[in-house]
Amino acid sequence: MAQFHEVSKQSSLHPKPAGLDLQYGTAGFRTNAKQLDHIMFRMGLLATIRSKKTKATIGVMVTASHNPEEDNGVKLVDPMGEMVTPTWEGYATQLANAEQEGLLTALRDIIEKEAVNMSQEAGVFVGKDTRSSSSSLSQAVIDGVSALGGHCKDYGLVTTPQLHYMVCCHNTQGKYGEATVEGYYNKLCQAFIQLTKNASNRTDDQKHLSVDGANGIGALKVREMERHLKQELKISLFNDGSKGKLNHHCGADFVKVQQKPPTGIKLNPGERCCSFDGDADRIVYYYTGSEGHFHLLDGDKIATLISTFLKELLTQAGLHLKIAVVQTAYANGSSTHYLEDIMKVIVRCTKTGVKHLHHAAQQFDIGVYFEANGHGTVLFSKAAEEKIQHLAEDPNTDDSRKRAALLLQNTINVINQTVGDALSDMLLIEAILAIKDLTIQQWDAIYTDLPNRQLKVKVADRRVIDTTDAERRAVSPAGLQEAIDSLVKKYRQARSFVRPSGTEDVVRVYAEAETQESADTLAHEVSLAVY
Ligand code: 16G
Ligand code: ZN
Repeated sequence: MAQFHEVSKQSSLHPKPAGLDLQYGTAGFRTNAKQLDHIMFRMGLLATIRSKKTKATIGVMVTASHNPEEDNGVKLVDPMGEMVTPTWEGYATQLANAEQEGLLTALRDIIEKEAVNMSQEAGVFVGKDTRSSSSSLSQAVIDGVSALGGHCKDYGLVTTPQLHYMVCCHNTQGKYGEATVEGYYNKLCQAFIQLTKNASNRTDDQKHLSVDGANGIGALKVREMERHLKQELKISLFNDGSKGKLNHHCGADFVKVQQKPPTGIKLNPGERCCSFDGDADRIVYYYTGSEGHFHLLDGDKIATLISTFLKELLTQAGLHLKIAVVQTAYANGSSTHYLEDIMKVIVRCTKTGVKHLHHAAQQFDIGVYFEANGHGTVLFSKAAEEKIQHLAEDPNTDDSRKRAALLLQNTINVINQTVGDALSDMLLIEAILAIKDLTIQQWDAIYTDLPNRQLKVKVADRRVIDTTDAERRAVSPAGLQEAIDSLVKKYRQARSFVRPSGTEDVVRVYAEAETQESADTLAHEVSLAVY
C-alpha cells in the first residue's frame, strides 16, 4: 500500500538506534530527549491507527512533566481525554522497540490484531511543553501522523491537561466545551467568577496568590489565563521560565519530595503559595508560619478541602449522591482517618498512576481523586450532573437549595474532568477558600499530617519486588513484608511500604510515624531491608 511506502520512507528520517529498548510506562515513554526521535515518529503512527480504530481524535502530548530539562517523553490521550488502554500501551512498546527493518511488520501486526480499517479518516491533536527538545520531537510526531495520511492539529505549547481537554471537547462535539485554548480559559474562568460571587467582601490579601510556575508551560499558561480572571484572582508569578531552569529546585514535585519551598520565590510569612509541575498537571500549596516553619498542603489536603465542600453543598441541596475520595498508598494516614472517621466519606485506595485513580473514581456519583503528589481532579457521573442541573432549573426549588445547586454547577464547570489540572485545581481551591472564608492556615488545620519520609533505593532489579493491596504490601521477595512489619512495630502511628517505581529504575520507600525522627529512621531501616 502507498501508505506503507510513505511510512518506510519517512521512518528512515527517524531511525531507531539498534538495540535501544524502552517501555511505555505509567506516564508513557520518558527518558533523555536524545533517545526519543524514533519513538515520537512511531507514536504519531500509533495515534493515527488508534484514531482510525476508535473513529475519533487522539491526543499526543510531548512532555516529561517534572523530569529534568534534558529528558522528554510522550503520552497518548484516548477519545474522552483519558489514558490509553493497557492493550494499546503494549502496542506502543512493541512499535517503539521494533528494529528499523521490522517496523512495517510490527505496524501491520497491530493493524491486523485490531482489524483497523485503514481507509478510515484519522485525526490527531498534538501538544508540547517548553523543553528545548519539544519542538523537534513534536515535529517527529506530526511526521508520523502525516506518513499514514492522518490529519494533524498542532496546538503547540499547551499544558498536558489542556491537551486532554481539547481531545475530549472535540470528540464530544463541543458538549464539554470548545476545543480551543481560549474556550478552555473562558469556561473555567467564567465558572470561577460565578463561584466567587458567593464570597462577600474579599480583601486584596484573599485575592492574592503566589505561583511557582516551575519555569515551565504552567507559567506561560497562568499568565494567559489571568487576563480572563477580571482581577478576582491576582497572581504573583515566580519561576516563569525567564531565568531559571525547568523543574530545577522548583515545581510541585521538588516541593513535595523535599518538603521545602522552591528557590526563586518570595515567601512572606503566612502568605498562600502554590507550585505547578513541569506540564501543569499537578499542584501543591504551602506557606511559612510566623515561626519560619514550612507547611505543605499536598494532594491529600486538597482532596479533603474539595470533598468537604462538595459534601456540604450536597447536604444543602438535599441531593443524595454517593461521594468518594480515591487515594493511593502515599496518602497520609491522618488524611484517610479524617475522611473516613470524621467526614464519613467513602475512601478507596488504588495503585499509583492516574489511570487507576481515575477508573476507581468513575464508580461513584462524585469521585474526588488525588495522589499525595498533587495530581487529581473530580469526576461527576452523567446522572449526578443531570440531577444537579434539574434541581438548579426546577422553579419549585427553594432558594437555599437552588443556591447550592448553582454552586455545584459552577464547580463542575471550573473542573477539568479529563485529568488532574493545576490551573483548574487552583481555581477550584481559590474559589472554595473564598466561599468558605478560610485562610490557608485554617485549611491546614483541618487535620495534622503525620510526619513522613520518601526515599528511593537503587537495586539490581526492581522487578523482584511485587506488591498487593494497592501497593501497601509486598508479596515478594520472600520475607520482605515480614521485615517491614517488624520494623513498623517499633514506632508509634507508623506505616511503611515499598514499591517499584513505574518511571525510574528505583524502588520507592515510604514511611510515616508519630515524629519526623521516627519517620526518617523507619524509612532508612526499610530501605536497608530492600537490598
Ligand atoms: C507518573 C504518574 C503519576 C504517578 C507517578 C509515580 C500518570 C499520568 N502519572 O508520573 O500519577 O504518581 O508516575 O511515579 O499516571 P513512580 O512510579 O516513579 O513513583
Ligand atoms: Zn506532570
